Amino acid sequence: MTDQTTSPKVTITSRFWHRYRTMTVDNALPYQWCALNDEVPVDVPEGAAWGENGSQFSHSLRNLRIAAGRESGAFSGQPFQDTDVSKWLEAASYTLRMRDEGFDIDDIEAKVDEAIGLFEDLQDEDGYLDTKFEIDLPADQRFKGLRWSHELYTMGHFIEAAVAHYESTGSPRALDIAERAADCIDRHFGDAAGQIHGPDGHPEIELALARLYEVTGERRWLDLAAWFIRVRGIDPEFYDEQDKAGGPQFYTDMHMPLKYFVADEPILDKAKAEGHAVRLLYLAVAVAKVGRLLEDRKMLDTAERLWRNIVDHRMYVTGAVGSTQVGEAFSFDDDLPNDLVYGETCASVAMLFYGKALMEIRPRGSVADVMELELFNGMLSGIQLDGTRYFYVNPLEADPAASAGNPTRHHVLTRRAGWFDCACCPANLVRLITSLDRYLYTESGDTIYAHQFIANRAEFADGLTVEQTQAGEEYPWSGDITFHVANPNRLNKRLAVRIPAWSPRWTLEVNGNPVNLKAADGFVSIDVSGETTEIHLVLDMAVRKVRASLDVRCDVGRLAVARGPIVFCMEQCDNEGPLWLDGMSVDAEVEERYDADLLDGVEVLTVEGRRFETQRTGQYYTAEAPLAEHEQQLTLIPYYAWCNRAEGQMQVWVRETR
Ligand code: FUB
Ligand code: ZN
Repeated sequence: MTDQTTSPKVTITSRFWHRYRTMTVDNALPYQWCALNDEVPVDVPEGAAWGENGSQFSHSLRNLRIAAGRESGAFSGQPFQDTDVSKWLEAASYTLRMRDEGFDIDDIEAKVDEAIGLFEDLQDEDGYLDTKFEIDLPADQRFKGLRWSHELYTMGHFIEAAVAHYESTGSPRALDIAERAADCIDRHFGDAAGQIHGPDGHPEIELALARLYEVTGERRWLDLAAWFIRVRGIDPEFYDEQDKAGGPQFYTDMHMPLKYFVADEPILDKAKAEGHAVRLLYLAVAVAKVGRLLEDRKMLDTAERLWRNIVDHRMYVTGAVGSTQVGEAFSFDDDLPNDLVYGETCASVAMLFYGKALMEIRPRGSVADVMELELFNGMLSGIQLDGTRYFYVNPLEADPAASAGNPTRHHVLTRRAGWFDCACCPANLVRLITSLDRYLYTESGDTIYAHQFIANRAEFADGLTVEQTQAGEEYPWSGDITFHVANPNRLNKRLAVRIPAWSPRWTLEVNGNPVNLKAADGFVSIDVSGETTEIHLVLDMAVRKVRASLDVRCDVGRLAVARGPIVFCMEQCDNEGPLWLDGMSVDAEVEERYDADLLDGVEVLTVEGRRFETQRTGQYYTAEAPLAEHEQQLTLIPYYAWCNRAEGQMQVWVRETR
């Protein structure tokens, strides 16, 4: 086994993120456990795309208890319902390291033990671990309907939870279950006669096995991960053959092409990010991780190529990815409709996994910039400020009337839901928040890359510590950041500090002296071999009005407003509405104000904008002269905080006026 402590040990002190982590420990995790335990019903607004035909309760823990022989009853929920518990278990396991930071996690710890006990009891003798099959189906049906069964996806999520639990506690209890499950998979899948020669319809096992390899050092898991990556898309008949052979059937009304499953061609040949967004992204994360671990050039190139395609052509200004609800999928280059968007919360979380994996290959600012964008916008909009309601879809333009009245927009909720029939997002999001400390640094050679401006104290090997403090209202509201490095053993080290692409101007002082360094690959690198070094960075937090590339047809003639890492939006409760009548010019005056009492403390922008006059001829279609406009003050708040007050219209992109 490798050392269970992950390096460095990071304590997050950022006011902004400490609030989120406290809210997660105090509200979100206990609330989610109640939902998994059927104490909170599935609660999706009427008419929305989920929850209509499913059961009223999650049933996730109940399924586990039934499979563990502690209760009787039938399975209920999605075939992958167990993963809601596994993701919760992973999120909760990360908190077990947070006791040192003063968090009270006794209740969570008891529930973690309870969940692991259930998995222990429900695991079959041969390592198999999936309650849908254990409760509902004969044993000879296992791994025979992989197009939709999600069996490896389900086992993969447990493996990830077990890795997290081991890393936090050093206890092999969950990891033993995970290794038995991996062993079961290893026996059934492979090239040998009698083994199964195809992958699960939902990638996940690949990245889980790579993580399992990283903590156990067991080479079989890495080879198996690589095998799953390479076998995918090789045999276009694989799922049809399983169906013809009488495999179990799920979702029989869903006829998705192989592209949806990212199985239409080998992933290593794919030029573009296509198919179901979360499937593609989980696979890409695995390709990056396994590529690094095996030093496989083709995998490394693929990971870079798909990332570039997403970031350059398929990602919204908020970091959201997935442009269509049909197949929860990527569509085509530069197709970024703001109202029909999917932008699944899980996809933004997966972009963070992907960014982290790429940074581990080669740290660079462009990737860290995207990670920051996801952290403060795309991912964060998925959760209500109190942690107990969630978005699955994250639109850039929403209107309750459109969501209710147009079936192609039923998937766009205009208030967060308490729980979903398919509840993949809530626990996915909180596992990112409770493991946020792992997303701040990347070490490479003698350089420590500090790539996020999230105040923290980090202890590295050999006594080196980096403390990041922030002045004023702190980041993301203020860009005044200091790194205090203590290097008692005078190790030969450098600290590389990110210069975000959004900050064209910045100043840097080292030990009180202004320095004039050029950023290379998005970082400035400073020698920190002295016993102490103080690095003071001031970023440009001026408000930016952003235009999209003219290739993005939906954003032509529109502006988005950003400040530092935060993307802003207009909400109807602050503005007269309808919001589509409002506009602003690229050099409109903007007043900035920090309001500590609003939305748990946010920067509010007031823009001198313009608004169309609504007095018209009374005819629906007219050939009027140019529309009249009048001056109008527009109020913008951070996008992540929308929908925490009254339900109403929201818009990120605003019409550009002269
Ligand atoms: O299929 C399992 C999960 O359900 C996916 O990861 C999500 O996108 C949702 O479709
Ligand atoms: Zn999801």
